Amino acid sequence: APRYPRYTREEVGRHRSPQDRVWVTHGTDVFDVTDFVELHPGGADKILLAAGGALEPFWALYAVHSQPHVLELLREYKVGELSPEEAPPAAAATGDPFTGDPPRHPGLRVNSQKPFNAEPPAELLAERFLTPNELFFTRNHLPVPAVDPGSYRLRVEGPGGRALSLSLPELRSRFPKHEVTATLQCAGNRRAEMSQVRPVKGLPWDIGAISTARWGGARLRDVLLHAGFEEQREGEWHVCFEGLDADAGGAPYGASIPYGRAVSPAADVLLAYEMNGEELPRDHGFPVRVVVPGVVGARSVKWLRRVAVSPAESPSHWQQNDYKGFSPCVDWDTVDYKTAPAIQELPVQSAITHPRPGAAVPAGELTVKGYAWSGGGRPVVRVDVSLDGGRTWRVARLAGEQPPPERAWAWVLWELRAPVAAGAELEIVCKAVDGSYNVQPDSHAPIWNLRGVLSNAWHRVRVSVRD
Ligand code: HEM
Ligand code: MTE
Ligand code: MO
Repeated sequence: APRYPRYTREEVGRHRSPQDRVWVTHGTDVFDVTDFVELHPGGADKILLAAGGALEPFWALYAVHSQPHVLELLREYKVGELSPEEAPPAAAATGDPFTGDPPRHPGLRVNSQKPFNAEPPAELLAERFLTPNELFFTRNHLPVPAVDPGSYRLRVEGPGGRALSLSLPELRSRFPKHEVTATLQCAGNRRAEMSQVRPVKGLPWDIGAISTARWGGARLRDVLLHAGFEEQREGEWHVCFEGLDADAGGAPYGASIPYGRAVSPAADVLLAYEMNGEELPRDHGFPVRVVVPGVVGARSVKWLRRVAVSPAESPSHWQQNDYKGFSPCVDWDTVDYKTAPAIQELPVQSAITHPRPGAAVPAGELTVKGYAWSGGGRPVVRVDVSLDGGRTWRVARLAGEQPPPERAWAWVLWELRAPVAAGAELEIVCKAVDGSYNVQPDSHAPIWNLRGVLSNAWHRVRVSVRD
């Protein structure tokens, strides 16, 4: 057998582009696949996502690779082996509160490591209607709590109901399992574009702080009615949620929704314990999270420890002093968080996932792809696409089935094919229309706000067409 040179993972990691050569590992073997990149049936953009690291986490998402001929092909590109000392890095015991965080998929685009905030790469974001759990965007404010499912209890309480303390088996067995396909979007999705108008405070999310899953769990409504809360209540009431993640001062992550949404059978609010048929991953709230379809992600509290019916909104920082919208004239010296309502239902949104900004696309037929979604269960009824910066428009083809009226909780994926001529410079634009004929604003400047939330202007991508 041939003797191969040995490399460390760090050395492999230096080969991430055709200029530096494209290396990948599989098992303990190292491959230089630079010459295969342009031949890859799944596209050059996708193979490059794995450049410099292990193939397995990506191949786990695409079963086409688990065929003998794929490994055979790969073998031709072998250039080395990993050094025997290259064991998976051991989690050292330190004072770092984040050392207990779970492992993550290497394909995620990380906006902040501690706390962990990451989005799927645009190349994979809208490949599938349901986002694989490993790639679902993650928005954590704090370290991921370690929860023992055996001793886990969910408290439910408040005036007008009896207090409950539910174990995981009780939550699963006492209430029918309800399943909902819903998109979650962070209020900060597409913040990076808004910050180009003027700097804003917050993580620089690209277009990927949005993902879709099939959630399974007990309806919040069923749990509240079981605790004796009435369907109709006089006056203003809210349902407050607390997570098991807490800041250094002991304050838990929290948020609330109006009582009416919590008990409405049509609103489909879940206490979810399943995500795409699996138990909830730790990053997404194991063992139980709230899922509030059609509403900003911030209200879908993860690692849920307490549900409290209250005459006031959640006292949490994230309900009171964050996740609100303001005029472009408001700055950090003048902002008064008490003057604006907490964001609940989100406005209509869309983005182009393919091609990517700056790409050089081949002449001939161009396929433009993306997602579109609106809050409050409003369906997306149309997506318009322009290839000339918004002067002329075409209508994209929407994929998938028509959702039930007023319960369009999930995004639609869309596609447009159009001929493009060699040498052309294109400014591709998309904008969606929802069932209330709400539209997206054409630019970010008039909706700029100091926190960079609700960034939903037309999405623009400039590309050139190769000669
Ligand atoms: C398809 C090889 C990396 C995504 C394929 C096929 C081969 C292949 C041979 C065709 C399989 C068949 O239809 O029989 C490789 C090799 C890789 C690599 C050698 C690394 C050295 C990746 C990565 C991704 C990916 C990192 C995703 C992030 C895909 C997809 C297809 C595909 C989506 C299906 C294309 C289609 O049917 O339209 N790959 N692949 N591949 N690959 Fe890869
Ligand atoms: N719940 C808890 N307990 N802690 C958090 O940091 N982040 C919220 C929400 N629920 C958060 C939370 C925000 S801002 C968003 S956008 C969603 O969770 C993200 O859910 P995901 O990480 O599963 O995508
Ligand atoms: Mo968020």
